[in-house]
Amino acid sequence: KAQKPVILWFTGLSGAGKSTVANIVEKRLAAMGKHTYTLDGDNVRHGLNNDLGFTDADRVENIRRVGEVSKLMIDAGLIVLVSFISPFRAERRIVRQMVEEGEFWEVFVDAPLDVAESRDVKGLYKKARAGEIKNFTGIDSPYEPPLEPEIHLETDKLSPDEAAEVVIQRLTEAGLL
Ligand code: GGZ
Repeated sequence: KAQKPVILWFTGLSGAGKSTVANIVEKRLAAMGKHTYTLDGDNVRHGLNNDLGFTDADRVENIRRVGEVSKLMIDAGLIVLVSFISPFRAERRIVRQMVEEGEFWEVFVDAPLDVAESRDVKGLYKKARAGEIKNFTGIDSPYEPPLEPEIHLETDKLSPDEAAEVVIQRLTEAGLL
């Protein structure tokens, strides 16, 4: 049977584990024969959105464009994994409303700021604390946590594999896989 298209929208702080979990989920889906595509900062902010920075207005435009591209990929029948901080509730709601009911799954990749900051894989939090990076999410730019995410992953309590397993299980229960 044809696969059901869906957007898995991973939102959370830098260092919460969005890309790590999304990449494991994508591997699992590929192994099941599903057609997927991942949109993240690496393939979107360097190309389509290379005119955008990290002001509130630029983040809003970043998410608007990512939403529109995700919608096109839904039309193409893909399972779309989207991995951006996407800090604002209003923008996430706009994307949700762009697609059919049930096609937008908000996945809250939730790590407390101190945990995300202590990981600091790229040293960005350190720079933000030192004032070398402005408008850094969680430091001097807001993050609005989802109020009713379809999936809530506490990545300070789950390993990346366990978190990915939760996503796969929930999609399976919903009859999407
Ligand atoms: C937050 C920033 C910033 C600022 C650069 N604030 O951990 P990373 O490095 O790899 O992921 C972060 C990424 C965030 O980009 P997004 O496109 O996901 O953000 S948004 O959805 O809000 O538009 C981080 C890096 O870019 N980065 N400067 N000021 N993260």
